[in-house]
Amino acid sequence: MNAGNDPTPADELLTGEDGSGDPDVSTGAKNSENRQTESVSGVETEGSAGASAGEGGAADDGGTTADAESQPPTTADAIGDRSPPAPDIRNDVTGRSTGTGEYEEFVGTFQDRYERLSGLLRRRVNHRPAEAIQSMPGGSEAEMIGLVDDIRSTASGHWIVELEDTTGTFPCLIMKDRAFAPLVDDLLLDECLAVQGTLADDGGILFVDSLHFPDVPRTHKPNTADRHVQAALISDVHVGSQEFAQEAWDRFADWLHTPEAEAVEYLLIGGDMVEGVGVYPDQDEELDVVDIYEQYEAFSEQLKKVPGDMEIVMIPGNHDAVRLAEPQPAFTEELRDIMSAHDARFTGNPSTVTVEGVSVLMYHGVSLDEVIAELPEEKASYDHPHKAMYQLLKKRHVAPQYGGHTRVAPEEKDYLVIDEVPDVFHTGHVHKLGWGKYHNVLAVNSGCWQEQTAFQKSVNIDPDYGHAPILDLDTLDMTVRKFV
Ligand code: D5M
Ligand code: FE
Ligand code: ZN
Repeated sequence: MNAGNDPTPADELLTGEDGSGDPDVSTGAKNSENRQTESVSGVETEGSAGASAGEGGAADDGGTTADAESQPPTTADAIGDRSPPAPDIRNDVTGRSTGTGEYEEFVGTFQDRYERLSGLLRRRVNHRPAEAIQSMPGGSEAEMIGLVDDIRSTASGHWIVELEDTTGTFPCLIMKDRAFAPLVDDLLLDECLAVQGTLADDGGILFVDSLHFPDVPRTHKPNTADRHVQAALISDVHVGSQEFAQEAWDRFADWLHTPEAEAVEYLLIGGDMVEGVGVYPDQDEELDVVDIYEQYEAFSEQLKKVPGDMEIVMIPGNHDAVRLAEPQPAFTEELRDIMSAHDARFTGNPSTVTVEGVSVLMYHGVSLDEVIAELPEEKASYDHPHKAMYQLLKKRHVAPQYGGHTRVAPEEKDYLVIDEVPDVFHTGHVHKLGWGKYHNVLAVNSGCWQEQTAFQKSVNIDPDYGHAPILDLDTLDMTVRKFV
């Protein structure tokens, strides 16, 4: 686990009332020879490896045409001459990091988070600042938008959710018998919410009548490519680990050279290219390659097995040799040089990458551990990692909770806010395969290329390794190929 502690109280972050916080990033409180095509269900169903597909996702429509950002298709019939158009990249912190780790900067990050997430809620409620609500007479109707600052239960089992905006905080009471009361279980500290309700007679608390999340509109119409073209969505290669699944990787790379994989023009890699060093205690006992640069060289050798004309996009993960705190900038020049084989594109974690008109939000996924730990099993679990992703989409933030396991760096802009609704949300990190649709957004957690480690064995994590989710960019249908 991560060492160190800093739960700088988020309650002071937004208003910047107290400079006593820790001036740094937040840290942890914290088989066969044959390939098979796994069940693949179109996007209407959800799936996870080992589990039956089809829990009835929320999908309803097909796509619309590719948007204006899509570039003209290239003719790429012959294998070995795919030359797809270069992806467009947005919301990348690389080269734009303003953070020096000062406490005041966290205030800026939170203010930016509040500004942008409250912007998504402003059309739904006619909110008043906390300061104004504090002086409203008892019995008034009031609406507020704030970041969740505290969640506590009362002696009689009701909930008090303290919301904070840039002017102050205000307590909101959610009665346990309200239909929306179970939503309290889904709340994470520091996420943005809107409430509507009535002030108590003494004006000191707001009795909540409705609760709103920034969320993804149900009307979201995903973009699709205007030709038949596919992308392989993978992550967590972990080269350098003794458990790196070499045979599965080789089968995957070989398959990419076959006519069957002809349309797979893109390879999106969601972080953890290498096993890294010193990421977890006792990790060195399971290293195959101990030098971090040699690990990237070994990774580069693996990447060279992939057809040279594929367009590759990579973001870093928590095992990679870049700043651990999110948003993580892309790989440094030195590492890019080592991984230069395919003229890959390197971008930060998170980033939005548009391929053939389809926007893909790529995020490594460290916050998923936290979402899974905090939320009820049916809302988020290792066996259904895509459901944890739904929660992030609903909260419109890839790592809502500050001061926990996920390290966050202060930046003037909160790059972790999900500003634009993506067509596809791609994460990794938890080493479990799962996919499904949330309000028409395809969420894919892509498994890994590392067999079970000693740690994973000790905590009963059974990784889904050697699977490659293949996404049809023209239909957003998914096929999972197994190489184990
Ligand atoms: O982590 C892969 C998954 O396993 C992710 O859910 C975290 C968890 N994991 C792996 N090793 C550890 C240790 N040593 N402590 C806590 N959690 C762990 P990844 O970081 O992508 O390899
Ligand atoms: Fe990983
Ligand atoms: Zn990871």
